[in-house]
Amino acid sequence: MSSRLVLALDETDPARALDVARNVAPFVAKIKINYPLVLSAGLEIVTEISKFCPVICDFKVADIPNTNRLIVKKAFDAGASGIIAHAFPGPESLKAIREVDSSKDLYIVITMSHPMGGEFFDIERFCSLALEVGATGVVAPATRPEDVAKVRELVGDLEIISPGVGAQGGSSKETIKAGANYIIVGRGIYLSDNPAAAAEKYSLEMV
Ligand code: BMP
Repeated sequence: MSSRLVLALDETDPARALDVARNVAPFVAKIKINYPLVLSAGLEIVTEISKFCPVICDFKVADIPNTNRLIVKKAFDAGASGIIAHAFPGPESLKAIREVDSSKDLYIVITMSHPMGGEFFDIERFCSLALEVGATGVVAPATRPEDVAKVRELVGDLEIISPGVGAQGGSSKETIKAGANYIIVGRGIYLSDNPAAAAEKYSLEMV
């Protein structure tokens, strides 16, 4: 069975990050790269890792349409297969991302996993925006499976990718049961003494 696990590679030592990525790649569907690693290693790390595993750039893009376009073009040119964006700048900003390359994956943050992380997000409106702009999928929190279930009802068959398992305390099984397609795990894997074994464990845990 293909993996439903995404590695959040927030390791900031570039050599270790590459090593973890190589060891974990056989156990994950994709690797998500956020600012901590790109700011340490440069955008070249996206190019390097995308040679052996699809990379989602988690830049939580949230600007005016023109700036969104410029940011996302850099990520796609570096080899990213997908990008994560915030919904609150509205439809024009999201459509600008789609127009850069509609064959790439666009994921939209619906609500966040940390304590109070849902307070400032409008789940209904953001889900309808994701559908309106033709997003590939949405980001919803494994720390609140009830929100994942609500998002699943609202987005039909769009992909749901869910962070918050491991260090943040969410359960992969509950989150998949609530309707998520993929579980995102960072520290639970890359801080482990044996990241590949940890990834395999998280992968098996959700089936
Ligand atoms: P960890 O498993 O170490 O908690 O990492 C979770 C990853 O998912 C981090 O890269 C974080 O930025 C991201 N994330 C999150 O934790 N909650 C959200 O609501 C949205 C995220 O992108």
